[in-house]
Amino acid sequence: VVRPFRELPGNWRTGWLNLFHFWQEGGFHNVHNIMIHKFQKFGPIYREKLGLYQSVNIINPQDAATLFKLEGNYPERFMVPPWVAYRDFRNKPYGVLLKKGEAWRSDRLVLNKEVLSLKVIDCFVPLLNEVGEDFVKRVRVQIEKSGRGRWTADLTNELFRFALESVCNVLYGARLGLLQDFIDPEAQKFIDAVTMMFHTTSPMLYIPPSMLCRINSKTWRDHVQAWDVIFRHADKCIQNIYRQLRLDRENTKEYTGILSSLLVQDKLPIDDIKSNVTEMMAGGVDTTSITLQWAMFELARTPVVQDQLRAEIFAARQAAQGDMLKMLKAVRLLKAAIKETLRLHPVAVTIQRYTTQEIILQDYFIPAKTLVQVGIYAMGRDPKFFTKPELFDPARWLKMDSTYFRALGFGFGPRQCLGRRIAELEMQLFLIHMLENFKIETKRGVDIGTQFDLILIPDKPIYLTLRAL
Ligand code: HEM
Ligand code: 2DC
Repeated sequence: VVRPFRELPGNWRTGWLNLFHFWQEGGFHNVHNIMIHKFQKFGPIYREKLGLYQSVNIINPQDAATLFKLEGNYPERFMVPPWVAYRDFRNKPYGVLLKKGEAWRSDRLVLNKEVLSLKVIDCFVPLLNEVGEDFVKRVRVQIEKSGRGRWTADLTNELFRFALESVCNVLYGARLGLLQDFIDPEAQKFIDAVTMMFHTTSPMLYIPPSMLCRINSKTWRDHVQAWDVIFRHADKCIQNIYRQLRLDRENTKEYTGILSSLLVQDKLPIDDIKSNVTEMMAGGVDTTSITLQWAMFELARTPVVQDQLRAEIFAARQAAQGDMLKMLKAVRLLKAAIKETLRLHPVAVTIQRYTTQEIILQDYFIPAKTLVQVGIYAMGRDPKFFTKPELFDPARWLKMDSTYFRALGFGFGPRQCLGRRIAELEMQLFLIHMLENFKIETKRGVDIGTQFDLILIPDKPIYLTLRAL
């Protein structure tokens, strides 16, 4: 029998009171743990209301499958209100991140060809590879300086620079020089602005866009300032390439990056190209860098796995004879290690969709236009879906009898992460070079928790030791 919507478990009847309790409990840095707690309390489905926003939350891969199979051709996720509010406030165009319907789909189809398709991702490999090699050189210099054959540091900012250098090399086909000693202060300001933008989003997550500009709180002002820096700096980078492209008319055959492909093709209006390239530039900093930091942390804590990966990489290097594309096809365990990192440390606490039609989840009737969230952080740590979830065991992805709707770190379907292929290649190449050159270690017994800052991040600095092999 199908049970009605109003019988769904959860404290969804008291929206503003919930939001108040949420604030009191320091909720906005703890969304992920609150969700785990609610799944324990209410079971695999619960309904919730925060402020004006209602949602249904699910954890079971089967239910995720039901949701995604009916998402249709124009899937919509939760629109982060402060991000919408900023663009409306400053009159900036939306990119795919915030577009809907046909406007989203037509942009997205053009972008998929230049950012996600098999045809084009091979062109990214040399561009991302050289940045990975330069990171290794930089670590070597630091080890040299220490005089002890090793370097211990909180790598957060180094990895932010690595990540920005990487996306910019594929977007613009140009190096920014962020892995050298003297760093363009504008680029550092951009990096800090992205972190600030995420940080100031979470306290405003459940306040409707129209209210935000009116209250003019400190958080809102900081948020606007952060986006201003992001848009201004991205615009500068884009203008540079635009000018160059008009100067040297003789078009070489060589690949010169996503932006010039989009400009030459002329399938999107310049304003849409700009807004999408800005989103990719901002979306490419904290996401991959923090995932890499977690990956190195987990590998430092599980040296057995680290050695297995290194062995796989050495063998792949031998067999490929310097052909990077070939080498990337021979590192299955490494790819599994990235999935495993995102299982325990996803960037996004949930993947959400608005239902396009009535659906049934856990025997409950869910009406159309309901926001349904798949709690991927909670799913990744639940023994019902992953045996011994606390273990960092990349091999589980190769031997599990079912990985069905369990690898959702980049989302799913036509609305999945646009930067997915860039992020995967960037992380694979980084880890290949790091493991070929260094042993990664960390102090034993240091527990690092997770904090919700819109994206999930470590709750304290992670100190890693890199030792020359
Ligand atoms: C969307 C995760 C890196 C740009 C998303 C979504 C997730 C995600 C979960 C939502 C997908 C959905 O709703 O199904 C990640 C992770 C990353 C990463 C885990 C790295 C470890 C990047 C990078 C870029 C990027 C490097 C830029 C090149 C975007 C954009 C969207 C998006 C533009 C919105 C796409 C749309 O709405 O059509 N990402 N991301 N991401 N990501 Fe990423
Ligand atoms: C945050 O309840 C929690 O990839 C909310 O690169 C639901 C929600 C909606 C959209 C998610 C967001 C969460 C986390 C950050 C994500 C975002 C979609 C894209 C974005 C996952 C889970 C991110 C980080 C993009 C950001 C691009 C931006 C800087 C231009």
